[in-house]
Amino acid sequence: MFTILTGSQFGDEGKGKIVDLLSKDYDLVVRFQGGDNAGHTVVVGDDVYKLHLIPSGFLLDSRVLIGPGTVLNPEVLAEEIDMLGKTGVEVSSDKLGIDAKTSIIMPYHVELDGLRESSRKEKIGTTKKGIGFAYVDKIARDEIRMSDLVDSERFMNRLTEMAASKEAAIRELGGDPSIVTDTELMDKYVKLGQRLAPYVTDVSYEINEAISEGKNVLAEGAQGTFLDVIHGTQKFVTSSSTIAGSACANLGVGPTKVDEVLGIVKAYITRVGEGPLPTELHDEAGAHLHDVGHEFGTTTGRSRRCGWFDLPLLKKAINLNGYSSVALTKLDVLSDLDVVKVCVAYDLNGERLDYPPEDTSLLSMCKPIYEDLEGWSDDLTGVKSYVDVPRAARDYVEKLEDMMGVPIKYVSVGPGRAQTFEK
Ligand code: 2SA
Ligand code: GDP
Ligand code: MG
Repeated sequence: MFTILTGSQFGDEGKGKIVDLLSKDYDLVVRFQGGDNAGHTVVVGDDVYKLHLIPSGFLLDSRVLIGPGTVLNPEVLAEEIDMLGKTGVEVSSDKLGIDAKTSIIMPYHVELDGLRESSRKEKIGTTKKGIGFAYVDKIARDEIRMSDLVDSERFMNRLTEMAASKEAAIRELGGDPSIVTDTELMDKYVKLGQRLAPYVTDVSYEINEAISEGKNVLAEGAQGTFLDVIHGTQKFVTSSSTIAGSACANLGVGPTKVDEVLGIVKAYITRVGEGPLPTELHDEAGAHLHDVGHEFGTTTGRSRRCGWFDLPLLKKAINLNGYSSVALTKLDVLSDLDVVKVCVAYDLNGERLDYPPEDTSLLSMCKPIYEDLEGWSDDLTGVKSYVDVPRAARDYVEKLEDMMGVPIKYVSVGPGRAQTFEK
């Protein structure tokens, strides 16, 4: 079975938690896009793992893979392997594989990201991890790949070939170009290449073999649908394609192999970084969602913007991903609100829209039209099954399911594994 899981909103829907939970049924769990801009949280008992690169299925028996469509900072990966090692989770080459074609994030990508973001009048709010610049190099065919990194001679040749243009780019943005050929950094990368060499693999081959042997494969998306570089809210997007179809292209698995597409849907909406968020709240309800939901970026610690559930965006996410089912997360966060609102349509200059306009600047002009639902005061974090969810909360869940037209398969009421049940 081949399942693709993606975030349906702007990321941070709780993908990491759901992947950890599902991973017991999967032989392979695979990242297909993005890099260490992602931050996925897995909570097991008192242990909290905040991972950026290693797929969230690392705790159980699945083998975890990093696909060729990702951009990989080897230093961050080595730190994650060490961090997990210290907590007793050994990440050997039997456990983790990295595709030979994976693009490497170099220190100059990180530098350029920071410089470019500071120079922008209208910011994107990137994570400054060098993601965009690493993808630019991939598309321009100027990238350094995993297969280069693990061979010091090839790595140094490739870096030498690239150095002048990277130095010029940094200089143009007012930065210090010495970082490009800094000997300490180069030594560090050569050593990282040697260390990571045993992990190199062919991800497409592994996945296709696994599927043909009847094994189960889970593709784990990072960020969310509206951060997609093609279909998101340009220019306020990340530099990879985050929607379900991207998993096939980025992993080298044919669309005929897909069995299930699971959307992770937060019971409200958040966004970190700039860009339109039609239901954004600046009132007490917004503060409630932020504080009770602990809405801070997992990678940067930035405050996440919060708003009510946005149905027009969800309708578009369902089209873009073709969800066969969804997992509704963070329902517990909505407890103790007198009224829970759902944005059912937008008002754009007096016209009612049931679906988001394709142009980002028009989306930013949309005003939400809300339907009010009764709130509930019961704490949901201890609820173990759907029948025990209080009636007003069930009405909310069922209203969302009805409006989305996609079955809600799982409901999550807390960060822990046990705080999830099937609907
Ligand atoms: P980038 O760094 O080039 O990918 O930034 C471009 C936009 O994409 C947004 N972005 C994210 N949005 C939500 N979550 C992400 N991961 C972290 C998390 C974010 C954090 O789990 O909380 O810690 O700040 C993520 N990664 C990228 C980013 O905010 C820009 O709007
Ligand atoms: P991801 O990027 O989609 O993997 O999500 P993040 O890990 O960045 O952010 C989701 C946050 O919400 C994490 O801190 C999770 O531990 C937490 N979380 C996940 N599901 C739930 C839930 O149902 N309720 C609550 N209260 N927290 C949750
Ligand atoms: Mg996250």
